[in-house]
Amino acid sequence: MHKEKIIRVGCPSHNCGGRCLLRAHVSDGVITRIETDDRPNDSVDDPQLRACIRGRSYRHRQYHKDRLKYPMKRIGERGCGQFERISWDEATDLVASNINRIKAQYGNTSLFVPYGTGGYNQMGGKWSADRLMNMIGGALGYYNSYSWACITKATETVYGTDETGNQRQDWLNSKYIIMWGWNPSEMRDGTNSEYFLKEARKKGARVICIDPRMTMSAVALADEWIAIRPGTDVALMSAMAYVMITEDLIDNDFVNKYCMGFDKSQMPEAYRFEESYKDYILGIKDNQPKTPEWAEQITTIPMHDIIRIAREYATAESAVLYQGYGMQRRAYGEQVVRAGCVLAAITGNVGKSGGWASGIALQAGGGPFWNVLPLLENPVKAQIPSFLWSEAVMRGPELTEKDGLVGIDKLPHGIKMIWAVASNAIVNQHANINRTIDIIKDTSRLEFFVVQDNFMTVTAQFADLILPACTQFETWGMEDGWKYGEELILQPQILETPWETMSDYAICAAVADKLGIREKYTEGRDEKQWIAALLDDYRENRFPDLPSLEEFEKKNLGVYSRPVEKPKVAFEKFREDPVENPLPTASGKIEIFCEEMFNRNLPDEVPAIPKYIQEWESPFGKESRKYPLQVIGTHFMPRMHSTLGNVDWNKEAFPQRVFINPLDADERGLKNGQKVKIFNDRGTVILPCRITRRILPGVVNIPQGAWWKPDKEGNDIGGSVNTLTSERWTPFTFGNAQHTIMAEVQPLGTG
Ligand SMILES: Nc1nc2c(c(=O)[nH]1)N[C@H]1C(S)=C(S)[C@@H](COP(=O)(O)OP(=O)(O)OC[C@H]3O[C@@H](n4cnc5c(=O)[nH]c(N)nc54)[C@H](O)[C@@H]3O)O[C@H]1N2
Ligand SMILES: Nc1nc2c(c(=O)[nH]1)N[C@H]1C(S)=C(S)[C@@H](COP(=O)(O)OP(=O)(O)OC[C@H]3O[C@@H](n4cnc5c(=O)[nH]c(N)nc54)[C@H](O)[C@@H]3O)O[C@H]1N2
Ligand code: SF4
Ligand SMILES: [Mo]
Repeated sequence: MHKEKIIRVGCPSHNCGGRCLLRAHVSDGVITRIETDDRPNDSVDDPQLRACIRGRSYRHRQYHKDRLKYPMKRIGERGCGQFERISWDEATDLVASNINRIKAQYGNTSLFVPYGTGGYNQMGGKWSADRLMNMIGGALGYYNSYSWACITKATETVYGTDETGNQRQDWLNSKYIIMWGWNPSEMRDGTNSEYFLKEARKKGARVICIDPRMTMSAVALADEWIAIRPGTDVALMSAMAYVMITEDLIDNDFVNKYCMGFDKSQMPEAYRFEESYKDYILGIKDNQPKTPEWAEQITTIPMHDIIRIAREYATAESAVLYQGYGMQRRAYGEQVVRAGCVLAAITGNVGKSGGWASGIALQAGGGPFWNVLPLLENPVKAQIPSFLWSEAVMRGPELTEKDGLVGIDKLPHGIKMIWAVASNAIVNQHANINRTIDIIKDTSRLEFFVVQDNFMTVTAQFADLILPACTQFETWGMEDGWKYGEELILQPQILETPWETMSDYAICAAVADKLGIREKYTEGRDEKQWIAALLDDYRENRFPDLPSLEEFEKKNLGVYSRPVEKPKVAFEKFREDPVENPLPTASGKIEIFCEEMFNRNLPDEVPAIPKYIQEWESPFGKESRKYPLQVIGTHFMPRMHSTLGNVDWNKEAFPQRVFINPLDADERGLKNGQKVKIFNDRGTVILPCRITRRILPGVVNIPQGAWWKPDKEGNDIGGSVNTLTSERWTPFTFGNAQHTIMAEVQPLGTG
């Protein structure tokens, strides 16, 4: 008889939106079953961290037959899919010699470790490669993210900070909650967010959900679903402001004391003749008052509903307007974030319990965000926006500040080496896959391409060298909350490291060895020793009651949590006394008018006050004659992006399909389940269709993250929405606008 052990372990840490505790049953070195948090925690102060379907199905990723086992190098042309097994000695030689060669020939700005969010266990993922690069003179850096490019920067333009969120327990003090393009039942946005919402509802909060889709959140968490045409939220927000202004529902005291730019009297001296927010809403300059009738035409929402929700939100004693991130991954994503913050401000919901300042809403008082492996400083100061790496490969020296290049006037060369660790963002998750493939296939531009992953991903198929990383059950790690949370979760190594796989850290240490800096890189520690040292450090400096690694292990603790007794409220001090505690903005106030945006001198695309702007691919544009349907690619319950996209259970329960309304399906003669092609000038996807009234007519959804798989004609039969998306970036933050696209749908075999 073999004894089974049940080990508490953090769910492998990907960019999944949550952080949860698993209980892995391990027998003979094999996980036989996965359960979740069993701690008796049942209060809102310190709730259990219960797993979603992805954590629960993880065995089918862990034991997937396609795991990468050995280092491999490309034979034949890049992208042809042929590789041969090589030794780690040869593999690490190849990485080290290419780093040295490219550094000498082109300089450190031609080395690049791209965005990649598969590994967040604090020891591994891309950060382990960043540490190494930073020790050898640095690599081209990047700023912002695929997740939050617009929302972080735009939030800062209003409040001067990203810490605009109360701790979530405070939602229980709210009377009205708008889930604006926010879907925490299907995608995680902090473990337990949906639980706190349910508790808030139990206490009497009314919850509405504004989304083009009747999401699981609309069904399970909301009292009302308001269907909106994608990309038109600022029109709705503006009309709500119109109702508030014309019906005297603005919190004038709050606006006078804490805001700048609301009306003429509040414009900064240097801009006193420029358009104020109120001027825009009333249509003083453009002769278009932003009335509910006007917004109905744009958004499809009946005007009486617009009027009603404006009144409800403005008159609620305290209200939350929570912004999801999908609507800022769009053409003018900056505007929608700023407009949401302005509504929160003019209703006086900032700095008070039960209210919510909107924006990115990182939690007040600082997030958990532990950092194990010190990254050190990047000696290279040049940075590109994360989304523009493909431009930097293709035409690096042409990039200027107009393309978001910072820290240098001009790059001497394009990116010549990419080392993608825990990233499928080079092909599958980046926009316009067919274009991206053309860019990276060119070996005269991109000279060396390494991919380090657990699987032969879409990105890995184009690599010159593939390095097999182990999974996070096979090494040591640690994790904190995803955006929210007061916990630290341990990830002990519970399985042997199989075949020739290694942890990301060990791989980087082996490359460091070839570069002659192993000792410097590891400081003499293995993964477990780093984790132990960090726990000691945190106990000494922050949390005296934090257990040591030994205690964690002996008692099978799994998690350390800090109950929230009194939820923190963002901007509480500012509200108490704005003169003593000004915001970190130029005026010290909430900036409805943004000087930095004004100075961009692109008023049609980057207005200084939040405005509705028709998107560059829109049902109102002439492109809609050819491609009449808006396509969105939402974050999908069964996978995190492309991770777990190959897990059989999840694929069976949630097959990849295109979701389409019966009106659009009838017009095209489609039957439910039939294969259709979805196409535009950038590519074609072939998928079965799911005909459902839960999506607005004129909109189709292809959940993002499915693995691109070309047929002989180059059509994508795997169903990656990025076959259709555009590389065009947002005008102010240089962010990805992957939700903004138009396409047409036809039954297969026609057209
Ligand atoms: N299950 C699961 N959870 C995840 C992830 C995952 O891949 N899977 N990924 C995690 C990560 S890294 C991130 S960044 C977050 C992403 O979280 P989000 O970016 O918020 O997720 P999305 O699904 O893109 O968008 C949320 C909702 O916005 C709606 N939407 C799209 N366009 C518009 C619009 O123009 N207006 C309005 N009002 N709504 C619109 C969509 O229908 C969708 O229901 O999720 C995290 N959680
Ligand atoms: N059209 C469209 N595109 C999008 C989005 C969208 O909404 N629409 N969302 C964007 C967003 S918000 C994000 S965050 C990005 C996500 O894009 P990515 O950051 O590329 O995330 P994944 O696709 O999950 O790929 C992560 C990879 O890491 C690997 N991995 C997992 N664990 C480990 C590990 O421990 N070590 C190593 N070496 N590898 C590991 C996985 O196998 C997987 O291949 O996608 C973006 N792309
Ligand atoms: S939310 Fe993330 S951490 Fe939690 S179970 Fe799901 S995949 Fe794992
Ligand atoms: Mo993300």
